[in-house]
Amino acid sequence: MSLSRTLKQFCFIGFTFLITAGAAFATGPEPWQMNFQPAVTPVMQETNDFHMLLLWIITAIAAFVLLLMIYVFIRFNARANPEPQQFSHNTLLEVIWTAVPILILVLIAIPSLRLLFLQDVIPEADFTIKTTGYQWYWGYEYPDHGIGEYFANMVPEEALAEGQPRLLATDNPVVVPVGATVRLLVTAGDVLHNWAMPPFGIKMDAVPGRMNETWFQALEEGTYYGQCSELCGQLHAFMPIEVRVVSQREFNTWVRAQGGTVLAQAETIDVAAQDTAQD
Ligand SMILES: [Cu+2]
Repeated sequence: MSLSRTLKQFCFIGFTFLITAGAAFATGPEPWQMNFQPAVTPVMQETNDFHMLLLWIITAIAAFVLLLMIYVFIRFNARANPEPQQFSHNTLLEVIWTAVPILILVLIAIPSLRLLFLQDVIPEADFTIKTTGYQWYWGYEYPDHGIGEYFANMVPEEALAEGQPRLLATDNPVVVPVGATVRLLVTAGDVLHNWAMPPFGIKMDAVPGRMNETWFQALEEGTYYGQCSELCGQLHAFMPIEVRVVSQREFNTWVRAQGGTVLAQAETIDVAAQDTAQD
């Protein structure tokens, strides 16, 4: 294969990669998908944007280094350049190749720190959900609604309903209203687990005897799936996480069905939504 053909193919693959990287995908992961699945929360949206920024930077650096190497191979090989130069220092060049990487790192550090604080600083939450990892299922509690702990087990393959994904669907999903800011407390009852929800940008360790804290604000209705992401034993792969993001009204109905109390501010939303529906 000629060099120019290889180069052309390389450019084609790189270009296709960058084009597909920016395209939007359907809900959830897709076979042969590149990059992250669609973001549902502001944190994941920012994470995705940051990932795309890094992808452009890293592609530019890799292309620059590759072209530089090709140039050196052709211009300075023993045949093309039989008598090499003997100097070994160039102050200007050395300043440039020190300063430019520093500038690139600073450029990366600013959005990186902003994202870190966005994830870490929990905004004023509408309510709290507490999740506990067990071998091998998850427990969920809605303390503000007075809903005691219930358990979410994986739906076995033979019991899957139409549209339920294998190894990801649970019998008692987490239900949250769309747009609500939820504070999530994460702990474990036996060994280390990890509550990971890719479309929300969450991967939080569940540690026995310790309460970790994170948050999310799901902006699109739908059913989203995640998995335990900390090796926790024999059935580690079989304790999925299912979150249903529903309208405030549906959420209020669900809360009542669980024997919980609808929060005062949500009651207003509930009534307002009913009024709109009746009009
Ligand atoms: Cu686990």
